[in-house]
Amino acid sequence: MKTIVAISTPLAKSAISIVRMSGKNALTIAQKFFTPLKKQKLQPRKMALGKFDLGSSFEKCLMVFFEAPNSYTGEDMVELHLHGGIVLTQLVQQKLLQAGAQLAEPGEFTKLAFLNGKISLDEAEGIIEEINSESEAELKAALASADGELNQKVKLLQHKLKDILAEIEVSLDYPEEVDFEVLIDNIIKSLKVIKTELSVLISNSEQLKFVKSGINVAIVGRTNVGKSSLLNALIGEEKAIVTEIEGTTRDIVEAKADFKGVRFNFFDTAGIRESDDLVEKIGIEKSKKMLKDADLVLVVLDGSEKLSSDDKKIINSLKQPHLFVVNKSDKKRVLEKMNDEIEVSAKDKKNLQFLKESILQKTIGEDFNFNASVLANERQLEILKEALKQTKQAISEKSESMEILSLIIKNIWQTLGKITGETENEDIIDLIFSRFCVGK
Ligand SMILES: Nc1nc2c(ncn2[C@@H]2O[C@H](COP(=O)(O)OP(=O)(O)OP(=O)(O)O)[C@@H](O)[C@H]2O)c(=O)[nH]1
Ligand SMILES: [Mg+2]
Repeated sequence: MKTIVAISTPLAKSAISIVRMSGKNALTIAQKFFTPLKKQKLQPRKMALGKFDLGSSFEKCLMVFFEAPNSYTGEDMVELHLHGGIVLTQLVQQKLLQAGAQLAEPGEFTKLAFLNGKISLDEAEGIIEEINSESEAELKAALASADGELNQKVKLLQHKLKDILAEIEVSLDYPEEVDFEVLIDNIIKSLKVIKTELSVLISNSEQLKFVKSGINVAIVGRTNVGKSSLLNALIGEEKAIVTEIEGTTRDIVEAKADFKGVRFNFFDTAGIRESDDLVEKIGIEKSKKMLKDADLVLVVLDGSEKLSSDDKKIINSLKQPHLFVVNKSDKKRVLEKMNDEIEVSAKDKKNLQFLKESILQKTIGEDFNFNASVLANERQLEILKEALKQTKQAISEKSESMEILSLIIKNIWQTLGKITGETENEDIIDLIFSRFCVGK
């Protein structure tokens, strides 16, 4: 069994930095260099002040020893708390490597924790997300996962599947005592419950996509309706140029804003109209592309004017979820009433809060609660979808043969095991842990 070592804090100028080791020889290796200042015996989980022998000099530092199995990885572990400093930290690591430790791979500490039964696969993934998370909502989702909530729910589904499999098993052993029609009916009923639960998990988790990458909101409309003014008002900054000249914006102007912990990526676009100007034409093509690609389109209309033919063309080409933003509410309303409209004034900054709420509702949904939701990452989401597909197949096939039904159900169980780790194979585990940084 090898002993691994890594620098676990960012390699930068900092007050302290931590080098840690995990493995059978962690303590032996550390003690080749570290001697406590007081001649006391090193006690597990107690910090000891001492000096680390660097060869030409000594470095004062703190050391903690965690005795297996009471450590993060479940193995013997040692942490050295050093004065921060890139050179010093690297030097200490170098010494430990020379004494027989091996450089840890990204995520290897957490992988060991998983392999030694300290955490579930789901919790491990939560820890990765936690390290990599940027916005508040994303962090909350990661924390929920680190608690193993998804794991619990999926395990429960796996247990239900196991129960069904057991029932089938019994029926095959004692066929004369079983009414197969009734049994199949019951199995299908149970599968339908599982199908619903999977669907809920999936729809919850799809919201994570937004949480992670932010919601892409395109601000689209004909020229001069106030798109750029709206962008500036939404982000509270004069980012895009505003003039009364039609065709002011020619390229896409991107700006980010956080609202209720969710990140919005706003894209202000060139006003859509017939144009002979080469540059403007390219800009308009980009606007049309945004119409198709955005998570949500804000169709900006000028409330003080009638619907023009350009407006109508844009409205007719809408495919993505959208909201009509009727701008210039500070002026007299001339525009007819639109479905799903929100009246704002970019100039007076009126009703913008409500607009942001509406964007949130239209994309993430009103029932979304970061504190209550159990969220899966992309990989887990794919697995849940696969399991849902298999479950639907099992229900629709209404297989006459118990053996085939049992096979399909076993498959669903296997699929879900890729989340809980109950049927894991090496590949998946390696894939997951490779996403960590070294030292975690
Ligand atoms: N009264 C009033 N004027 C506004 C409002 N919003 C924008 N304007 C004016 O409308 C004109 C056009 O504003 P922009 O924000 O440049 O419009 P745009 O849609 O980005 O225009 P293009 O980039 O040319 O497509 C400017 O003179 C703004 O001052 C508003 O809420 N009320
Ligand atoms: Mg503009």
